[in-house]
Amino acid sequence: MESNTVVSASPTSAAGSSVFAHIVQAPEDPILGVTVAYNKDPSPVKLNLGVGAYRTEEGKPLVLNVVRQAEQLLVNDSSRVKEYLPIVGLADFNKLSAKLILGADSPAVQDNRVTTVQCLSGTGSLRVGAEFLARHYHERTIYIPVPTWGNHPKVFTLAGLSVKSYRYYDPTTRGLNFQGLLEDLQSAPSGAIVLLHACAHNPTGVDPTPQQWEQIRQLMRSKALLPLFDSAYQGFASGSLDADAQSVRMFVADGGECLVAQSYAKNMGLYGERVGALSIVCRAADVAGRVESQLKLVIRPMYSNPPIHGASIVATILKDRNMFHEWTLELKAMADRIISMRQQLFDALRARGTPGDWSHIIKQIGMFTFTGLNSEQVTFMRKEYHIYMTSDGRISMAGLSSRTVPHLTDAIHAAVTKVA
Ligand code: PLA
Repeated sequence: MESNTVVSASPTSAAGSSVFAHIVQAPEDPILGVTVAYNKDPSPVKLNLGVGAYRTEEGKPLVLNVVRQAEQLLVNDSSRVKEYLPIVGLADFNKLSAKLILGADSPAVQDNRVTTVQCLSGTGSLRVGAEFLARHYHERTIYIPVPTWGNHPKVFTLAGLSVKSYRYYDPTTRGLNFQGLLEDLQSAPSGAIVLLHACAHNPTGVDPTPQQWEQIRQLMRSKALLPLFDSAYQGFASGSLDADAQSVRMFVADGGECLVAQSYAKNMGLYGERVGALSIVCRAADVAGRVESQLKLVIRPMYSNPPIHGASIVATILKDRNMFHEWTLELKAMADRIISMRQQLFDALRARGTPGDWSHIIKQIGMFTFTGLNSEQVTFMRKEYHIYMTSDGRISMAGLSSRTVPHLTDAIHAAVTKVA
């Protein structure tokens, strides 16, 4: 090229207009965007009941004592280095995570029929599991409950699965639409994947009873439907790690196969550390070994290998008897505080004479109350009372305290009496 050639401004040079000029502004996330709006509000009485993040009675985020202890041990151990973990993550963490959800004496674990890979919290575990299924499983349709956590359909669609739904919640009874659920699973194609919330269904707080779980299990096994459990709240629903794992263990006890995505965000308060695990329970050890080899091919080009710190905290706690015990106590205290918030809010609405039957507040389970408030009422409460929640009327009970119950009660009372 001659030196005096005139070069016209190319689109990526400083002179051209942006190659991204056509990009439109995307909406905020329906859940995490609530926090963005809350942060912008200067009101001193503002209250964030959007994202499911535990707060103390003082309204502060909580780092568990046992987590601080574990971190101290890790920091003081000068033999620890920052090398890459293997693609599948920390071996101890994986083994202990499988035992935590499946039970210490689980035959599936003892027979080495379970492959567990450390992933980026619950979301990452779901994504890796879904990508694996899209590549290697014969039926690419996944059935998800209506409603469900808003990120589920996006995670599964982007992983390459085709998303269909099954009936779950009945707004008229504010309970489970068990008949609808059974009918929809009955008419699903044989082999389809079914997403099940292991406990504390988000956003409804409505779980099947053990008898209903058993019927779901029988139906799913008879139709060869493949269970994918999302376990984001083990120990948070009832305060007991074992009770909250019953649904999963029921499906593993029959010898059949399933997938489980675990998160330590809520039950160990490790939100931002992004610690979770995907377990695939297989029929036989040799199958599990081959499945694991393929999971590595899913993970390596996605993020190569997972971070070391959070998984080391979890492994330290799970393998030490005393620390494990202390964790169960702290976990129970969090679950109990949430349960007591349910009672306090219910009592306050009753005392206030707020129209409506609010008994669902104390019947629902887990972090959230699905209030039944509509999106206009939610908008009203945000504008007039600076109370932030998702537009479907879900409130995070963990964000509430004895101090803020009266303010929320006033807001709900005004919303149901003034906004149709
Ligand atoms: N599955 C369910 C059912 C969840 O509710 C959440 C988190 C996750 C998975 C993912 O959590 P993790 O990746 O952090 O482990 N749901 C929250 C937060 C608490 C969120 O939306 O990201 C919620 O407010 O619904």
